[in-house]
Amino acid sequence: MRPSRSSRARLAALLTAAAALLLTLGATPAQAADTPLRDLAAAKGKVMGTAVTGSKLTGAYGDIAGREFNALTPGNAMKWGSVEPTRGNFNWAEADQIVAFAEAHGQQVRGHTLVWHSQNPSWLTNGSWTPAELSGLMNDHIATEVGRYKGRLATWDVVNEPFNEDGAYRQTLWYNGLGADYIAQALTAARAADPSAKLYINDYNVEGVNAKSTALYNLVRSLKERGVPIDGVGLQAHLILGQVPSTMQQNIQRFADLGVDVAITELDIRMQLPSDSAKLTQQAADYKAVMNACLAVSRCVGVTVWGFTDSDSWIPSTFPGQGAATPYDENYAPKPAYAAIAESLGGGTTTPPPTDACTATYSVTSQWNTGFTGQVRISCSGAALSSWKVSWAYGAGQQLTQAWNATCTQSGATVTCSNASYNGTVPDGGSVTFGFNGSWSGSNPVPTVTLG
Ligand code: G2I
Repeated sequence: MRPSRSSRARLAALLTAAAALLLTLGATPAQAADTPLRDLAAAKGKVMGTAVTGSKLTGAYGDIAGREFNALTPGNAMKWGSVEPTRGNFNWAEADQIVAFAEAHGQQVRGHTLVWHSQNPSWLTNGSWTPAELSGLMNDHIATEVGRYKGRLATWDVVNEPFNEDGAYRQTLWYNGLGADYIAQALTAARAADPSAKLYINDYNVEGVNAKSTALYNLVRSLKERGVPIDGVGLQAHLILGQVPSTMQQNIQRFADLGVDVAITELDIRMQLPSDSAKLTQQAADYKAVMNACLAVSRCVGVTVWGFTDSDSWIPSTFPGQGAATPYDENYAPKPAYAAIAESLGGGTTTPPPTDACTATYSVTSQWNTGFTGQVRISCSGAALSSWKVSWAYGAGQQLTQAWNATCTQSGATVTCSNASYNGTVPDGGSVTFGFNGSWSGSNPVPTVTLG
């Protein structure tokens, strides 16, 4: 991390506090991160991008966007409603500004997005068009916008969100007017307008293997078979705390095996507010899991976060009561998720020291063909507890069957355990353990446990 001048005083105070805490714990001081994410990513040949708002690209926001990321996606500036609010009148100001900023900072740009059902101008959505007119409008829009930035954008999200959750085509202006072939038409027009840009189809809830991602998979396979230009799929990855799909790497791999690139295009991981250290620790583990799923597949070109700061995130206005979804807080302080991203990219950072001096550690003590016995130890040093609650999310479908010395419940993947009447107290320097049995199949990875 390279702090701006304004944050140095706060950082110094934080480091003093951290050093004091670590002295108490007798641990080795955490090393401050000093290599920007973009350099770590570049060393691995990967993209580490962020969505940005053009008007904010000054001051601390601009410093971080330029320093930490090697790719930018305009969050809204290139959408049809932004660039052509009334027919024939174009407004390229914000899009041009973002592209210029990226070029000045040696960053790629991901164009977002050409053909979508949302954020279209009202003249377009309220018009009544014959199929030929609609097709002309779409092709002209693509020729104009892609042509404007020809040779300067690495990538275009050509078609955005074409599927419903069940894998059926979403009923949109485009699908209803032109049929499913609007997708092939759009890709063909984009290739003609800029032969060097990588062309993607981008969607959400397609991160794991499910009906929607399978529909996308089948579409890409058939486009490839037909010779329609398609270079990649974008998995948006608007995720919920503790719910990174366990099949993400497998899903990325199956697209790669079709001969297309994969990008994580809009990563954020939302939580119920307020955030606390347990949630932020879980979020860091979730960010790392997504990074690792991408890094494990060579055709996964990289990860873009959908806003790098909680002050520039769509979550709070769309999901009231939720937020804290990005790697930096609202004051541009890096969160544990930032350190987790750096670590996954091979950075020499260590996770910021825990603010709690009690920790919970999960271990599998024995395992057989379908079952296992596990244990969680809660240890305190420099602090004490009079009651405790721990939780974790199973990533591979494991199911708790029985627990002792704690009261445990499992809902979906999430297990929550709280102390029994007799073992809530964990003294300073002491520990408490509880045990459980569970079932597993395929794999039985150790989950990240949060205390609190
Ligand atoms: O909805 C989250 C993302 C899902 N995938 C496609 C992305 O393009 C989409 O991004 C969001 C933007 O982050 C929001 O900023 O798309 C939203 C619209 O669907 C954007 O929200 C809009 C608000 O609805 C408008 O009221 C506002 O004027 O942002 C506009 C600009 O701030």
